[in-house]
Amino acid sequence: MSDTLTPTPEDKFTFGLWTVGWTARDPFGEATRAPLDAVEAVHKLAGLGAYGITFHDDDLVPFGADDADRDKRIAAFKKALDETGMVVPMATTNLFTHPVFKEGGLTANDRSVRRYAMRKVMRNLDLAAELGAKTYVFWGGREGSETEASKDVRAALDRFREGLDTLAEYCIDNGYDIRFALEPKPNEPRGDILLPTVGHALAFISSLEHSDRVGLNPEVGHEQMAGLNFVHGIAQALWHGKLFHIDLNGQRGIKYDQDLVFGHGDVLNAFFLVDLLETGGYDGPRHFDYKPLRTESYEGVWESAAANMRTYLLLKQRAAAFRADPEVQEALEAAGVPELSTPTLGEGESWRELREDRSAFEEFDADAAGARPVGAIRLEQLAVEHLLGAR
Ligand SMILES: [Mn+2]
Repeated sequence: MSDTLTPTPEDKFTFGLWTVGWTARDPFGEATRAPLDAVEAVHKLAGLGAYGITFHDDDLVPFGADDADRDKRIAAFKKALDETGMVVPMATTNLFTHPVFKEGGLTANDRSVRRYAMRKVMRNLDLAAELGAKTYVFWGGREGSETEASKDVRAALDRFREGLDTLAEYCIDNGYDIRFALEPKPNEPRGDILLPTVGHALAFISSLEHSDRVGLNPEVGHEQMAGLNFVHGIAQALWHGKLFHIDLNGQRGIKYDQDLVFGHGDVLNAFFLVDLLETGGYDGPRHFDYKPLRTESYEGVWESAAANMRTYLLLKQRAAAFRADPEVQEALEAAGVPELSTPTLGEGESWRELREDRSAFEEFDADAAGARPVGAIRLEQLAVEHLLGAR
């Protein structure tokens, strides 16, 4: 039992360098922790059983560092990866911290800022490819506005599309085996961010020239900030073949982006999320994008990193027990859940046969069907009992 709760690289747990490395500066207070060296982060996470590490360009090399300093830091990082066997499955660009991006990156009104942003992405794509990353995330934190008049949203979407099409071409022309993953978020830091939810992003992707190379990196808290059901969003992303990557964390309702430890928010939704990821055909990294609480010292930081992985494994264990429980299977059957996989029309049937089928309408007892028991509460309680270890 305890074996299955010890993380190993096979579990594909990955962490952003900016997560354990967050020094806990917030809008109201200074940092409460000293900066963390990337090399130490790699070694510590490897020691905890993680599979890999991810980064924004500026997490690894401070903005504006000269080439010599950049080379030195990258070399040290690569050495740490070699020593630990840790991999870099994903990388991303910081297009939000420096004041130059205050009004946007790829969608800034200022054309020179957009050109600068694209060059910044290209430079880090080279490094991502060199490190073997297969996914490149775009979180457009500054792509948005606080006011309606200051941003032509349709023009901004044109520029967003132009940027992504051009950068996809950059990957294709350089032979980079990298797919893009857009990360929706409704707000924060901008008052309103473009592509605010999974659904908005899916619709946008379908308009891209290289849409086959572009998918999603949904984050638990970001969808929950919009009041949405994350499991439903992930199910639809999977259904479209667009779940390229995922950011796991915790959020407690519609408020600021909390980035809590995975499971430390809506734990029942997290239970069903793990159930879906483990059975729904997702085989990518289980990536944690969270912030260790500002109250914690580094002891707490490493405890929180371990907590993310342990919680995932606990939920995986509980979800498997839920699925294997004969009473659950019987309750699923009683609730008609498997029946939804049966097509509504019969084999070879069209609307013509359906229109002639008197049992479907004229003779159908709608009142009796309206009175049928569903048993959704019994089913959900069984899930809760498994989650709480009562079964
Ligand atoms: Mn977040």
